[in-house]
Amino acid sequence: MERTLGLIKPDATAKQAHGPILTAISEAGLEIVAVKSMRLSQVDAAGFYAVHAERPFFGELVEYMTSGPIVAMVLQGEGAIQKWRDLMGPTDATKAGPETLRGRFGTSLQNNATHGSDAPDTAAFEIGYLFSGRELRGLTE
Ligand code: 3AN
Repeated sequence: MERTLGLIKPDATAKQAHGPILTAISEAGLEIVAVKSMRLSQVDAAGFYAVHAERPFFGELVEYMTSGPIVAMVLQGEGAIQKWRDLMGPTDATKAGPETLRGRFGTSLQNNATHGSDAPDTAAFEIGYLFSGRELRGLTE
């Protein structure tokens, strides 16, 4: 069983897209093992996206990710990382099909509605960054 970190980003929470996104996750056969709403500080967002620190869009990315509440989710299932990425669609929402979450709720490369880990090591880092051991202990393994 694989786990991945999913986020509903500020542009999507502003649209109250929580319900349809959680429904799509369940319909795709992914288990939602933990879910919570939060607002990232600048330090939180910069740490989460530390791998992008040298990229030209980093400042705008941190500003966007702190502009409103997000929903953080731990998703689990066979091939969960790829399954969630398929459900989201490509990073650039303007290139995402209408059947994908980014196609439905995103508007641009930056404002792309959702985030998902891209590999097992980043999933472990991202889950550990946003969830405590206590929040995950006792949930399905
Ligand atoms: P993904 O979330 O699809 O794995 P990453 O990890 O390459 O994409 O990028 C992280 C986030 O940074 C994206 N979700 C997007 O919001 C933003 N981003 C990526 N590339 C650009 C870019 N060229 N210009 C502006 N924002 C970008």
